[in-house]
Amino acid sequence: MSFARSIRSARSMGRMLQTTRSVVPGFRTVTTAAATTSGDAAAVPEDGDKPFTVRVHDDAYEAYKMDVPSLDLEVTKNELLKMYQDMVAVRRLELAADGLYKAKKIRGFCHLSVGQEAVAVGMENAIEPEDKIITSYRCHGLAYMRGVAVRAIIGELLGREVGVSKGKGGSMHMFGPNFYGGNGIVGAQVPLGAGLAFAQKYMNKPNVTFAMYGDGAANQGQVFEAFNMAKLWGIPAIFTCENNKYGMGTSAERSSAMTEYYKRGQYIPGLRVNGMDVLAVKRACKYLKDFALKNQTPLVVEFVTYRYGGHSMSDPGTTYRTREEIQKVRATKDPIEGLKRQIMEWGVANANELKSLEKKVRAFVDDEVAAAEASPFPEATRANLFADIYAKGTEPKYFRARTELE
Ligand SMILES: Cc1ncc(C[n+]2csc(CCOP(=O)(O)OP(=O)(O)O)c2C)c(N)n1
Ligand SMILES: [Mg+2]
Repeated sequence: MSFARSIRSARSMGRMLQTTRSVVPGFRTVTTAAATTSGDAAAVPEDGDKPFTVRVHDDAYEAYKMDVPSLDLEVTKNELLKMYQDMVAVRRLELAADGLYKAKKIRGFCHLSVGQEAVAVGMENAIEPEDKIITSYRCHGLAYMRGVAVRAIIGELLGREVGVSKGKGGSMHMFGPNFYGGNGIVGAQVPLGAGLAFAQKYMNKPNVTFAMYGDGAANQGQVFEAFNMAKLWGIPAIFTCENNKYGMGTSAERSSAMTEYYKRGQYIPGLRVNGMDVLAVKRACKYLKDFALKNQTPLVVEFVTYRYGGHSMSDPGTTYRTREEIQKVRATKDPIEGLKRQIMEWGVANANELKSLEKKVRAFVDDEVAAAEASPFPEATRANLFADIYAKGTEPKYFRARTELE
C-alpha cells in the first residue's frame, strides 16, 4: 500500500473507531458525572468551620503504577461554599469576557474554559500558595484562583492599563503569584514547568509544580523530553493533562494514538481523575502533591473534563461535534450544578442561599468589569513600549544594542 493510501485508510479507520466510540463516549474508565461524592446530611456539623468527612466515588480514579487515593475527604461547610462561589466567579468572569468579545471590545484571541471550572478550583483548594502552576492560553480561571483580580484579567483582555500585564500583552498574558501563565505556544509550558519544579527541588522547597497542558498538546515531543528529564532527576513536577476531549476541532481519538493520557509517562506513575467533580479533583491534587514529594518523583495526572464553548471565540465549536453532545454534558455533568446538588443534599445551604450567593458574585464581577472598562489604554509612547519587560532592577544596559531609545 502506498504511504498516502495507508494514511487515508488509517484515517477512515479512525473515523470508524470514532463512530463506534461515540456510542461509548471516549471509552472512559472514570465516571465524569459531577455529583458523585457522597456525604451524610446527619453527620454535617452546625459549625461552618468544623470538618466532616465525605466520600469520593470509587469510579472517580484510575491509577497507573500507583494506588488510587483513599476516597475519604475532610471538608467544612464554609469550604464547600467557597468552592461553589469560586466556580461561579470563574464562570461569570469568562461569560463577561465572552460578552465583551462579542461586543468587539476584546480583540484578537480569547480562550474560555467554561465547563472546566472544577479543575482550577479543586486544584487551588488542595495546594499551598507556594506551589506553582503553569498552563496554556486557557488560563483565566487559574489566574483568578491564584489571586489575580478580575479587573486585571478582564483589563488585560481589553488592553487596559489595569490589566495584569498593564494592557500590553492581551489574551494569554496572565501571570500572578506562583502562576507562570498563560502560554500561547502549545506544549511549551511543559518543560518550563519541569524547570520550575527542578528549582523547587534544588532549593529544598516542600512544594510541587503543576505543569498543565491539553489532550492535543500531549502529543508534543517536548512533553516527552520533559518527562524524561523529570524522571531522571526525580523532580516534583505534576504533569497535568486537562483532557477536554478536543484540541481545536480535532477529537482526542483522532489526534492521539493512545488516549489514556495518564499512562503517557510510561515510566512515570499516573492518575486519571473525574475532572467534573471538584471534590474528586481536590482529593487527587493533595494526594499527588504528597506522593510526589514523598517519593521524589514526577507524576502524570489526567483530568477528564469538557469545554462547552469553541476552542477560542472565533470557533463556534459545533462543526466537529453535535449540539446534542454539548447539551448532554451541560445537562448531566456540569461541575457547578453538581456541587450545588451536593451542598443542598447535605444541608450545607438551601437553594435561596445559593441564589443570593450567585447574585453577590454577579454584582462583584460586574463591578470589576466596569473598573476594567474605565481604565485607560496604555500610553502609546515608545518609552512605554519598552517598559515593564524586565523585573525591576534586572533591566540590561542595552535594548537591541542601544542604551536609549531614539
Ligand atoms: C506549537 C503550536 N502549534 C500549534 C498551535 C495552534 N494551536 C493552538 S491551540 C491548539 C490545540 C491544543 O489543544 P489542547 O492541547 O487539547 O488544548 P485545549 O485548547 O483543548 O485546552 C493548537 C493546535 C500553537 N499555538 N502552537
Ligand atoms: Mg483539549
